[in-house]
Amino acid sequence: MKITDVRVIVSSPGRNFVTLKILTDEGIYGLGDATVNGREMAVAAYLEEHVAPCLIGRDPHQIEDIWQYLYKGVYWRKGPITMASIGAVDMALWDIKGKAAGLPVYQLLGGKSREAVTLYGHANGSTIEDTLDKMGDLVKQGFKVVRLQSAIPGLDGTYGVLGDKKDYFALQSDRPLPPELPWSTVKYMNMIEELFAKARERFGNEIGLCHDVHSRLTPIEAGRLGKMLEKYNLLFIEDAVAAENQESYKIIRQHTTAPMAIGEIYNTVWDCKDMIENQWIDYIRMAATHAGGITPMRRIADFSAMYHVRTAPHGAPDLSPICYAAHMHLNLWAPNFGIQEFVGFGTEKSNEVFKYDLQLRDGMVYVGDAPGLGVDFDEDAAARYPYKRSYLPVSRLEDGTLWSW
Ligand code: GCO
Ligand code: MG
Repeated sequence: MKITDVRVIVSSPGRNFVTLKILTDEGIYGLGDATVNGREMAVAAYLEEHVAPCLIGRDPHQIEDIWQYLYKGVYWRKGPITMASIGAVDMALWDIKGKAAGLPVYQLLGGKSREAVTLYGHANGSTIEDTLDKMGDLVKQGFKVVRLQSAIPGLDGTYGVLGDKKDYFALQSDRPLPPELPWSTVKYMNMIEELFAKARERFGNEIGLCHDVHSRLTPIEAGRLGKMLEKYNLLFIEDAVAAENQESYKIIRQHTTAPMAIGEIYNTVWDCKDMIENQWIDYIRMAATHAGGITPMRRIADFSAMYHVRTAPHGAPDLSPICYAAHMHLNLWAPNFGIQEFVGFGTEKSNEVFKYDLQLRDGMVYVGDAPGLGVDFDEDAAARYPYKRSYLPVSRLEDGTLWSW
């Protein structure tokens, strides 16, 4: 089999997605997701100009060699744009291999370790009560784990809580620039315990709870947060601290037994190797798109398993359904799978563009038997939704200091 064509399609059915389609001389094609939220055109140019020409004529079955060629072979290793490009190629090649074999990708990885994939849903509310009502809706739908984010009294905008705005596009004006949202660690620390205390009061101790701090704290503050929330038995606290310096998590570990999760912006195992090896974290949240595809995600899962770290792949709406499908196959296989983040199966618009072989039942995803990743992409539908420039928000302290968002 030979690769005959490589297409990069940037569309915006509700949000921007960069989709890669690799075609072969046998009529089989594969799909990959290369979306880097807010920097979509950089990765599209990287793929079109630098990667696509090197793929034409190659055997798509050579997944490992092509991965190494695009990683070691380019001299410039790592980084989100490079790794998302490699990630999309890798996903598309696994898709092709599965289609050629007539098997879903989870079978190629080693088969199912479980029947279905447990999810956590998002409850984002403008008050604690509102958040808990939203949690109630998810519990009714059968979700066994819920992530809680609540607006902070005295701050105009809080991570994860969009009020009447549907998404970050809606927060941007006609001339899209990054929205600016305020942050105060003091105000946050003063409210956060009540959210989890009330959640336990209302829903009992069986339901799983998560929380995303979105890298707003210092290690010692994160230690204090962990201690404060220990008695509410969270499944994990996510991104308590930005960890370019991985030793930050050592400090957190010295102060709390609250489980820690991190990884959604990591691009290679080198970003989290020390945290995993030293057992400073409990869940690794990397995404197939941003970590270079299914091939490295599988290696990282096995590496993590040796240190009791479980996988909890990123599942925000800025990852396309192709990445979601890749995660579902990995999740079915990985012996040390923990949980999958879930924000719904797309929107009306994105569902015109992407079709997938996944069913949601009782807070779990069941994967169908379609060969490959089991996703399809309608190029004509995508053409109806052209790319729109968009940015993620930035965060500032109340005195104007730029902070982590
Ligand atoms: C999550 C993430 C997202 C990110 C988004 C940025 O845990 O789902 O933190 O909400 O902010 O993916 O691109
Ligand atoms: Mg997050």
